[in-house]
Amino acid sequence: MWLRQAAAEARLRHTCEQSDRLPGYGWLLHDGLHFGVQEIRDHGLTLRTDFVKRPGGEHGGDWSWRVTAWPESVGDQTSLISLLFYVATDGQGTLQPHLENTRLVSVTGTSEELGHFNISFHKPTTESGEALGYASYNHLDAKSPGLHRLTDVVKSSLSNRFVYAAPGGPSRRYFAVDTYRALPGEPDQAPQSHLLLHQVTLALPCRVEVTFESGSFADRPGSLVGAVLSEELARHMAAFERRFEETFSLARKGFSPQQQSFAKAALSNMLGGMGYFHGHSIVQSAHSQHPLPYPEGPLFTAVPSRSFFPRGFLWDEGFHQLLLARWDPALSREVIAHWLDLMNVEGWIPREQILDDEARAKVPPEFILQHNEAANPPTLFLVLQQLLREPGQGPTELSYLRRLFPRLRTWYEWYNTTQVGPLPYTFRWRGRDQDTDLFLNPKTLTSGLDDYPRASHPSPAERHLDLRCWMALASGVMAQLAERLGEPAAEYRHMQQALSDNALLEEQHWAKQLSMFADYGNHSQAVGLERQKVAVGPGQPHHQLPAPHLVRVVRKPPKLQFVGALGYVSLFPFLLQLLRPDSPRLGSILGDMRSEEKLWSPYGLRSLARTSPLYMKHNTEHDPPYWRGPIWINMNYLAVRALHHYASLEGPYQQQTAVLYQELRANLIANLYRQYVASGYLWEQYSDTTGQGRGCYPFTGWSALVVLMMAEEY
Ligand code: 6A9
Repeated sequence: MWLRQAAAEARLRHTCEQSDRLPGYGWLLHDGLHFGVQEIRDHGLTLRTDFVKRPGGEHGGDWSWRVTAWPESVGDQTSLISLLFYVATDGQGTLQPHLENTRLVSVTGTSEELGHFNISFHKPTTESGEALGYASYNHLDAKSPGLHRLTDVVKSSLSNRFVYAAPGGPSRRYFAVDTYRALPGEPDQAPQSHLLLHQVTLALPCRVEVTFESGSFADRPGSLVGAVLSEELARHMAAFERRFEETFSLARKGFSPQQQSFAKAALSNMLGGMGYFHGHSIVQSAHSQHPLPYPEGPLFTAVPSRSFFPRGFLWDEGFHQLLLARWDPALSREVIAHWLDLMNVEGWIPREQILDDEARAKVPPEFILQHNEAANPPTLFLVLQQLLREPGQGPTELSYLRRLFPRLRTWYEWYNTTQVGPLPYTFRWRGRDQDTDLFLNPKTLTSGLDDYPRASHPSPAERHLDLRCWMALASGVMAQLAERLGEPAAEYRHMQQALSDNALLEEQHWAKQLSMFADYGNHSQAVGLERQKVAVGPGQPHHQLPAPHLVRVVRKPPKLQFVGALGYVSLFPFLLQLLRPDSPRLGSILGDMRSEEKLWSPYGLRSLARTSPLYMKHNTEHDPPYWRGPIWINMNYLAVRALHHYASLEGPYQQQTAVLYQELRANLIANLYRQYVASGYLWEQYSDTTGQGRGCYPFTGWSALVVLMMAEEY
């Protein structure tokens, strides 16, 4: 945590919060294993945090952190900052503080995972490592109901009765941790966490180092501090630079050093945002009346956004691993295995993983329940497809796939039974919103495309094009895997062939009138939101009436038909490369993509065509458009990848796809880079009219796929 000692009130910074409105923060370099370099630009100062890990002993070895802080303007001698370093237990383990006067010098302790350890808070220095003249020290020894309340515990024990008096300088009051007061409101909850906190208050610029030394690390060559730490860090940074260029070739492709740094930051943020979570989801099953806790378990996963969605999401993860598997295939294999281990006996994996109190603290209550009929696109098959393509598949990879196979079979079966459509070889997302009066178009959260327009009246007659295409992909990968492992493959092969049969695909999903691939269902185009008129009863005072709200009106009754909503869903047979290269449908898709009235923007492909009736329409008064126009990078990555694929195949559209490939790729890279420079962040989506970042930030989940576009890795 840190605290600028400037304002009359204490503004404590701790976890990533969008509401802090920092000008920029994120990992500039991070290799996922040994080291990381992070820059945090706050108002008035910049912090750089470096860490290095050193393996050794039985418990993962040592690590050191270094925090360097500078004032925003050079020569600002008056800036005071507090850095607060803490150690906290999480349900088990013990901690002992070691004090020198008011200074917490070190903490020794033990926990199940870490064994014995020693954490030292070293004396602050200047940026270049020379001893610093003056600093003030405070410490806190406290209890917390759990890790999710640590910020509150610290905030509630701050007081500004302390005085900072550097020799020769003015005396100044400052905020520091004082006496611990138990948090109000949770009296009967036994504290889960013992918290020890070291606060150092000092003038900028400055540097502080912290070392963690593992008790079972016997033959450590010397502590990882000062010059030794600098040297190790430099060594890891050089190795990162080499490996990055070997993997992505961005210098060779002519990207500027600034563009390369942008790509390194994108990859590093995905790696640095990875988390190890442990706990249970809360699940509503169709077979029980009440929500039930899901079995407890771990999840090692990348997250879409550290500030806003710091937890695992099933279909996001497939996209994350497309990037990470290029950097470190072993890491990806571990992540995929964790996800598949979250499967229940039915073969279902919860879509959003909210595993413990810390995760739950970030989620509004209505989103916490997971429903066991809810699917999410099986994008892990995209990664498996890629891992299978990697050269050098040795015995380790094979035995891994062998262990994975039974789970994959069960997972596949779950989709292939619970999400089937009304006709053979069609599919339907279950769990759409049911209330047809409330929403302009009932959402389909399970598809991942949330408010993308579907049939206006959800019904069992629906067939969803995107899910069908995902199943074609899954069937193909299952067939390939089964063949590789000598398992029965015929059924998967058969499914793959049926689902990628272009004639059958057209029969079930080509909307002749609309000239596009589409969903089919009970649908009316003539819907709108209108303000409901409130009848005033006799004697009823006006101010007691409920505010009039928007309801849906259906001006023409729905009927079974194709759904006119040109956008990402219509592109799926192309995105997942099911179309034959000589299919005339490929020609119309390319035309729709390149049309500026429809999907093309200078910043990437918009999610819904400008000509589509629900383009940029609110779903309710308070629910703005999400997948109804803005540009999303995961889908654009699939589009660039598909263009690259078709450009490599002989056929009537080879030339056209090659040109589009260059244009779309260039547009996306240019805009993401421009927005990063302008705003300091990667974003959840991008505006199709200005290119500006939209939604939450930093979002270094699938938006980081820009690295693969730069590298032309598909
Ligand atoms: C809301 C609000 C602090 C929505 O990236 C994760 C998912 C995607 O899988 C999905 O395709 N996002 C996309 O349409 C974010 C979903 C967040 C839901 C929870 C809680 C938190 O406020």
